[in-house]
Amino acid sequence: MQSLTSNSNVLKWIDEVVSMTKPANVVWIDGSDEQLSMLREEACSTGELKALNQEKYPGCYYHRSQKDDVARMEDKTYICTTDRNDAGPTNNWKSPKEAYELGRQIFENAMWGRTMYIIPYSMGPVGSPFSKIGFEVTDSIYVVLNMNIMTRIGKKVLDVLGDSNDFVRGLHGKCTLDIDKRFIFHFPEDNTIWSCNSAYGGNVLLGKKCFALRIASYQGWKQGWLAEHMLILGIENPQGEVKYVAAAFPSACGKTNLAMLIPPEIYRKKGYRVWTVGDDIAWLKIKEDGRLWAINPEAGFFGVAPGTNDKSNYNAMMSTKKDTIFTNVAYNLDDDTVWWEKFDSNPPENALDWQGNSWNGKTSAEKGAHPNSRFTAPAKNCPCISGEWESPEGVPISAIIFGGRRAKTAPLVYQSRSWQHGVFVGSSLASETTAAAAGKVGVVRRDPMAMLPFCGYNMGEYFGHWLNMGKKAGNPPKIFHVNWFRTNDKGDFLWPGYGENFRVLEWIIKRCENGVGAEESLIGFIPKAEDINTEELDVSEDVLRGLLTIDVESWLEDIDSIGEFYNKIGDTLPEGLKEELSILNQNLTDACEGSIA
Ligand code: OXD
Ligand code: MN
Repeated sequence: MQSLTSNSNVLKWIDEVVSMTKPANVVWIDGSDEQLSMLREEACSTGELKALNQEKYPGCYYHRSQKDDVARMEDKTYICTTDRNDAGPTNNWKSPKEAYELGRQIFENAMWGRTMYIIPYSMGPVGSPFSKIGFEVTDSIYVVLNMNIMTRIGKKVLDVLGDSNDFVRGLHGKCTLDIDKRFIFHFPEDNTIWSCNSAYGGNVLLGKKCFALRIASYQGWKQGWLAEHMLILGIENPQGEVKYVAAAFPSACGKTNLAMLIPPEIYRKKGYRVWTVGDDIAWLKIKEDGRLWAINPEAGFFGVAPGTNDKSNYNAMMSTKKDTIFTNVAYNLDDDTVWWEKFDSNPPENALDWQGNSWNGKTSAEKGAHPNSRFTAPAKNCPCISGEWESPEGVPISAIIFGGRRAKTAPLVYQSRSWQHGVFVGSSLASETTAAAAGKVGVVRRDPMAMLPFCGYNMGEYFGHWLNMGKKAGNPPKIFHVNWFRTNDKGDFLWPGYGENFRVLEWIIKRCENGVGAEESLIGFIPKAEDINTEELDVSEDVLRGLLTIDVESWLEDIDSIGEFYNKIGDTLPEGLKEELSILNQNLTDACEGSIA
């Protein structure tokens, strides 16, 4: 097929990939509706996709992946830099030479008899000064159709690229889906990604975690900006002013729910609104005004289906009602619709589970949907999508919020004392997995800035880069930490979460506007209980005070675990963070000895 560009850098690279993988056909994805419709038809004819009930789910399709290919595989994910130290102690590393050699063996003739699709895509609005261009070469129609939802694809991207050599070269091949030969190699020095033997979204939609986080974080380090695992949302007050926040949470902390939160009724009546800009990734740059401005580089949501319902996330549910691809959920044979755990209280009786086995949701002990089953939905479907979500200029960020799942340690919310202290808070971010036995405190996994699996370079350098960004920006956002998951001794959650989290966002925005005081505590600024609005909320003042207390014992334990993590980072750990750890240690020890009230 005729190539869609005369860019010699692109053509040379495509030639190399074609002669290595030897596809039967090569198709350039122009992004037109005609071409995409033909691909959907073809995928349905081969069984790769199944069309859902087009009255109930117009434009929606169903897909199932291989049983052992249902999640991102961190142990198969490598950062391939010439110097091992550039990948750092928290990433798997291979030398570029070794990874390319191994990759070449796997990719040699891997597309024999298959069609190769070349997808030009833009991360970020096409032509925005924030945006970056990539190509994904793949032998999967599923990938093409998902990339069409998650990114902006086609001819318009090539027009912006022109003759430039500034693009990310992504190669994906299903190969034989052999788990032992499954690799996701990132070559940040060459702007290159190779992913083989998987067909699961997180490993193969190369624009998302691979480019927009791993490669982009490396680019941001070299070029002076940040690529972060953060949602972006706007909070509109009754006067119509909107303030934006960016927030990072490790998985299973309700990030998509927070991004699409519906404020409690008392706030809605007064005219407060929340607008979603993005639910997973933010690219942040310093502008002339000294502030950090952010875009969401994606165009869709690749959300976890189980647990999503009209109550937990009405806006996400609405986003999936058209033009969506569902992967590894249950299939209702009665009306060709989808179902997953907690979708509603009426599971289908005549269904197929995520592996295609006949499944009765009323009687089966097995799950219908895989716990990591997904919807790929266009962001523009979201009822609360921000009017600014595609603004080429981005949105100004007033606050950065870090959050984790902590049963005891972190209070409901606190504010860092300074940018440096905020970077410390982000660097020591952690979340607890739920322990098998009820009531037991979970296992703590340190997940700095929620970037542990996504930082494309040395974590110590990454912390240093964060510190520098604060110094360079004259007016950086204020940094906060939240914890919606504090429990009492019986293990019950103390805070209702979901839409009620808006009350905490309100305090955060007021702090950014110097509109409310706070108490300086051992760990940072804590709200006075009376400053968290509990109007029409079933949380007593005692419980609220409890949510804001600092449990010195568990903080001291946390200090040890932060220390261990910092030791693992080694020489590249910035002095500023060592200093913050020792201030915290001192504050807590003094408190223990009774010298601080
Ligand atoms: C995701 C993740 O899929 O963080 O967004 O794993
Ligand atoms: Mn994510």
